[in-house]
Amino acid sequence: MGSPKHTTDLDRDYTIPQDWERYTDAEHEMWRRLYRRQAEMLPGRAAEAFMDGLTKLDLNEGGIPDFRRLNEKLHGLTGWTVEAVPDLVPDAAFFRMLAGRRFPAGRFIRKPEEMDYLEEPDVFHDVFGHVPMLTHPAFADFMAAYGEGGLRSLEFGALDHLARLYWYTVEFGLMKTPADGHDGLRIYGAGILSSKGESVFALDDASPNRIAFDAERVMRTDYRIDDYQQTYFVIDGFEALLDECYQDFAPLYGRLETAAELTPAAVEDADTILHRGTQEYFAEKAA
Ligand code: HBI
Ligand code: FE
Repeated sequence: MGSPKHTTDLDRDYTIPQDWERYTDAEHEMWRRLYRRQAEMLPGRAAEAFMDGLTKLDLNEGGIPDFRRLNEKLHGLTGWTVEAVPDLVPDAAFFRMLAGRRFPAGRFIRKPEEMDYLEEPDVFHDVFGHVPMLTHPAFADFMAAYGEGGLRSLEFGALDHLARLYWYTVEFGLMKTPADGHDGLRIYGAGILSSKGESVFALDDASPNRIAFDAERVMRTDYRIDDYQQTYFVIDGFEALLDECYQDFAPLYGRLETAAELTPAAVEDADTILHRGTQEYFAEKAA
């Protein structure tokens, strides 16, 4: 009995060895530069859960972390492990990894000339940006539930809606806290946390909208991948996010079939608006 000719994405494992010993001093220095830059500016901007995660995982400016050491700590905290992958993995495989509490992380690190922007997620975006949040139990549960939801969304042809949920929370999410500064807003989205410019823009610039998170609203809202976000969605906490997303999305997917899609800068009457953006930064760029 020969092996099946075509394994589906779900069967294939896209992980590769990290080969931590092969990183060069220049690559470790790149991590140090990126780490120092963000570590200097994030206190008071990043969610407490993120800062706690850096400490619990002993992530520091020492250089690119060895996933074997990192996983000893991470797995003990929330059952997650970080696995090196060569680049973006197909959506179905991505969801399956998350559902199995395995976070796919780029193994490569950006070049100096890509310091401020790069297309593909590198080890700094993935491990500095995403992994500390996986030490928070409710967020760790949310990410695994998201993976399960992603696999189900494929059956409904609702991948795009679910990708938006990921984008506006895991990548670019803000949360409201009672803390002082920045109106109590704090960052938990990896795309912001790993970016110097957006760590300021997302909290302090008048241009973007800041709207209370609502799963259905988020799934109707398109996003841009080439610049800062025109709208940030704000959660009240990770337990609230988990509760909102534990619901069965099937009825929601039905409503989304006929609901109007929204552009990234759209504001609706039903929105709870924390800040109505001027969109100035984007108008100037478009001019
Ligand atoms: N693959 N390695 C990797 N990292 C991601 O963040 C990632 C991915 N594949 C698909 C994906 N993200 C997004 O399209 C998800 O929203 C589905
Ligand atoms: Fe990411």
